[in-house]
Amino acid sequence: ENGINGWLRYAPLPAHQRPSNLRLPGAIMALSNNKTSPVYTAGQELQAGIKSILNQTLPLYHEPDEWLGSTILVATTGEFYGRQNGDVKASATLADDGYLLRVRAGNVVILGQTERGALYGAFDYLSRIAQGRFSDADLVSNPDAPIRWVNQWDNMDGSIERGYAGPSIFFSNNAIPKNLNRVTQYARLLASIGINGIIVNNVNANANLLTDANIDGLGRIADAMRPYGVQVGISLNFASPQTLGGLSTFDPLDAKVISWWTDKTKRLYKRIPDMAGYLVKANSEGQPGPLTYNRTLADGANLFAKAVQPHGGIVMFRAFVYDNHINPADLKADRANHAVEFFKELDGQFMDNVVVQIKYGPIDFQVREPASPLFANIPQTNTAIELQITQEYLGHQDHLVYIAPLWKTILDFDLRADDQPSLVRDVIAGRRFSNKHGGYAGVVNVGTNTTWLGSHLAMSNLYAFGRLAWDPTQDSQVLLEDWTRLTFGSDPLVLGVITEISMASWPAYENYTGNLGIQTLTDILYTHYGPNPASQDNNGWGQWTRADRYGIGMDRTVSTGTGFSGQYPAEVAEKFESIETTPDDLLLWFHHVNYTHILKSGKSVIQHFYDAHYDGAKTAQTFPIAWESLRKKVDTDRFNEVLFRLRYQAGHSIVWRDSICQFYYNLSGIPDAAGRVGKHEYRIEAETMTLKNYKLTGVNPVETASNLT
Ligand code: BDP
Repeated sequence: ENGINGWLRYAPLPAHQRPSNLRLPGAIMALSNNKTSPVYTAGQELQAGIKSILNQTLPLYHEPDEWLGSTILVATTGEFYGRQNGDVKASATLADDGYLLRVRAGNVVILGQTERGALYGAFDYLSRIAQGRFSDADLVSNPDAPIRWVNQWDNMDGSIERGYAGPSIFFSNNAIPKNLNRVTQYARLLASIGINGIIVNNVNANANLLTDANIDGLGRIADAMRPYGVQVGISLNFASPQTLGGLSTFDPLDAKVISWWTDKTKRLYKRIPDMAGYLVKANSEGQPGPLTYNRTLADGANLFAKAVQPHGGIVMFRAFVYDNHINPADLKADRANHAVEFFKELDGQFMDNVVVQIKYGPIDFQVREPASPLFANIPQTNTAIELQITQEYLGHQDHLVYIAPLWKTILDFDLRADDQPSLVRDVIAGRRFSNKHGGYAGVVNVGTNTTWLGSHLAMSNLYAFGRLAWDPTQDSQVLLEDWTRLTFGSDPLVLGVITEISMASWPAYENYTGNLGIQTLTDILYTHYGPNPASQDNNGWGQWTRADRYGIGMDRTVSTGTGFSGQYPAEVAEKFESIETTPDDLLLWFHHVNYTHILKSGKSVIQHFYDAHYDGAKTAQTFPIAWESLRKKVDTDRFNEVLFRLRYQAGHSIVWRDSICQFYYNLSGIPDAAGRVGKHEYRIEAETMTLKNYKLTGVNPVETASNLT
């Protein structure tokens, strides 16, 4: 059990979970002879899955007259109605990629509106069997949004930006490797949760990806993923016509530049006719973009949109555009304002096949943020939400953090545009403002590690991302339990422990890293790992806390602050404008208050800080203990690997607790009412240990050092 099959292990089902009268159909009928078709793949997946779960080998056929008995039939609606006279109707209600699943005494029908829809239905059926759910079913399942993509931040040298699971499966030594088995395995995992597209290279893109040899390599990646219905796209570097093409300019309105991109796009589509499209990070964090030539971001996006349009491609254009050189002394400066400032006035100027890809919050994947107001500010533009599965600010997979509950706070948030219900999930699905495209992009960053993400438990995040992109109304705990049963089996104790620690993990992490909306108080300049509250302020990046001797928090109000709260539609703006109506968990995001300010809970801000950090670390101590109770219930390899990480997290949460508490105690001079801060409970300091040949060294930040010196 090294994790390579993720939740698709198809472990043999224990006898007590099999109904005694279980009757399977006599054969599998997958109506496609084309080996690259997801329908064909579905047949193979069903055959292998049933063999592995139930130890029964069903013959697999592709032509109806090859078998006349009962079947598990999998097909597109087109093939099915063209060749059969079955009694299955209702397919009129199927949307693109949707499927119909009918399980009735010994006969199973799986129909997809598209080929990959049929594969999704097959995975749904297998997931039921793997979880011991054999009851009859008659359902139609449609995806909530058409764009359900993942992004990989893989570099061509094989490294991965913000990846914590080893080198890339897509690139090595500035080329695409010959062996792409892992790419196919990844496509299989992605298809099983309804993901239909992937961007394979870093948003900080390398123009060399567009050489002829690499275009062919990308073609091989697409070939490896096509049987699973996962379409491949790439990130572009805006300056490529100059840096790779040798032109004197990369001005998006220059005729030579336009024809350079048109030609490259044609070459790509010649090799990959079903290419998903492009992802573009422009004029952000040093990346080139149209602003260099005084062109708008819409000019930049439309340059690519025109190039891919004849081929049916999509351009995902990132809204992560901000000035990273703002002046920390300027109390009106606010990075959170930038996306709306750049994009609002461009609403209506983007072509139909452009989707603006918006990070869930206005800053950057923090442990808690309000929903980005941009979702409410560009009603005539397709939008997608960008979520992060790789735990950049959430403990790099060394900490267990089940993120789905965080994502739900954003997806379910009602922006009240024009005083009407305007849930973020309805905006990105295109429902709220009647947009055609839109949906979800998840930054995953799997690597060559057999666990994919570097940690077995972190895979619940990838699973939940796909399932939420399909249906965001699903409950995070229900998704977690499905994942657990598939990954670790249905033993009630195993299910109970994994559910308990995972559901407790985001609140705990928020408590010991950064609460009340102050963001993750991590090192901000480099690693984004470990406590370093001092690094947050006094730099141009703008993830500021504004902490001083007396108070803390960014004043983002319209009346006295940066004006950010005014970017929301009126009802929401009004709520965040006032301290009274801002929820405690976002207080310091929107307001600067004294440490002695009394929260709705009745505690002062500083006492809440102390208590929360102690509570969070205390919760993390329970994780390895709870996991220990599974010693005989989980295979040794995975048991040990998870235990190692949970113990590390328990220790690191104490480092977090003490560093943050000490830092704010030093700053405010206000003691902890419970008398804990400074005592370093449960810590074993280096000074009390014996070690030969060590030398003293300074530690930065000082709060993380032993005895804090
Ligand atoms: C930040 C990451 C950086 C990414 C950037 C982005 O630290 O590595 O390049 O976001 O999303 O969170 O473009």
